[in-house]
Amino acid sequence: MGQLIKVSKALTIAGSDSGGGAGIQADLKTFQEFGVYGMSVLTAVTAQNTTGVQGVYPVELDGLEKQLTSIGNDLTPDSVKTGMLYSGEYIERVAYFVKKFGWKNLVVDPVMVAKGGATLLGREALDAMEKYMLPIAKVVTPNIPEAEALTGITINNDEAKKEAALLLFDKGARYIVIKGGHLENGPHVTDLFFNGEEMCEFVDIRVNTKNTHGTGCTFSAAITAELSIGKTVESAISNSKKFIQSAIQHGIDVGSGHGPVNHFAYRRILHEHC
Ligand code: PXL
Repeated sequence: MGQLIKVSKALTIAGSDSGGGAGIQADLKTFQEFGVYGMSVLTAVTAQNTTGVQGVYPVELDGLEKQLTSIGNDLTPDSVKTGMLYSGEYIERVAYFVKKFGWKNLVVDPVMVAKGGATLLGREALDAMEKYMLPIAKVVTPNIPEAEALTGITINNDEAKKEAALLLFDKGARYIVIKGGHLENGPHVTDLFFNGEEMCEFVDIRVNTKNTHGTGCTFSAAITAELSIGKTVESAISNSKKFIQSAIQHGIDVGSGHGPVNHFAYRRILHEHC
């Protein structure tokens, strides 16, 4: 007789990266590393490799709704993340279904541009992000350009970063992580965390590498996995920082451009002697 195992379930609503480093591929690989059952709803397919994005093909709106309905009618996720949402219309639909099914633990990674500069969410979708997604987000994880776009604040120092975190909280997200990687601040990267009461900083060593493709997706997927297994937001973020740091530290040598981070580094390299 087979034995059935109960596991936590996490859902990613995002785009596909044919190159396997970012998007739903990064999310599912990361969920697996955390021992979480991964599910995916695709918003768009990108034709992509380590040199860049060669094409973006949205899934029909009806196809998006059908996928969300299929999940909602059978497989209640313990946590959900959003990545590339493609357009304002798609954002509105995704928010509608998240609310309709009462899905909890929503992590919003407000993906806007791919590493090579290709647009994954147009500026015209910013209003929809603010109106529909931020108010239902438990955690939002913008990088500096995304935090600037969402708040209208130019972030070039710590004060501006804090101001942006306060504003994002006012817009409805309950926990804010502003990732500092895009700020040129020497040998360290400082992420700012705000829970509505206190701000704190996560500081780590800046890794000198061009293999950073999928960093944002992988980090937010790790947080999502941790939330699905019942971790607090604070410990989910702290563990996810360690996970992404080792993934960047031990990047994978494939392709000729920006190679992917290493989704199995945390388990295979850091913990192989445990
Ligand atoms: O890392 C942002 C991102 C998200 N989603 C998809 C992507 C990328 C970056 O390339 O391709 C599908």
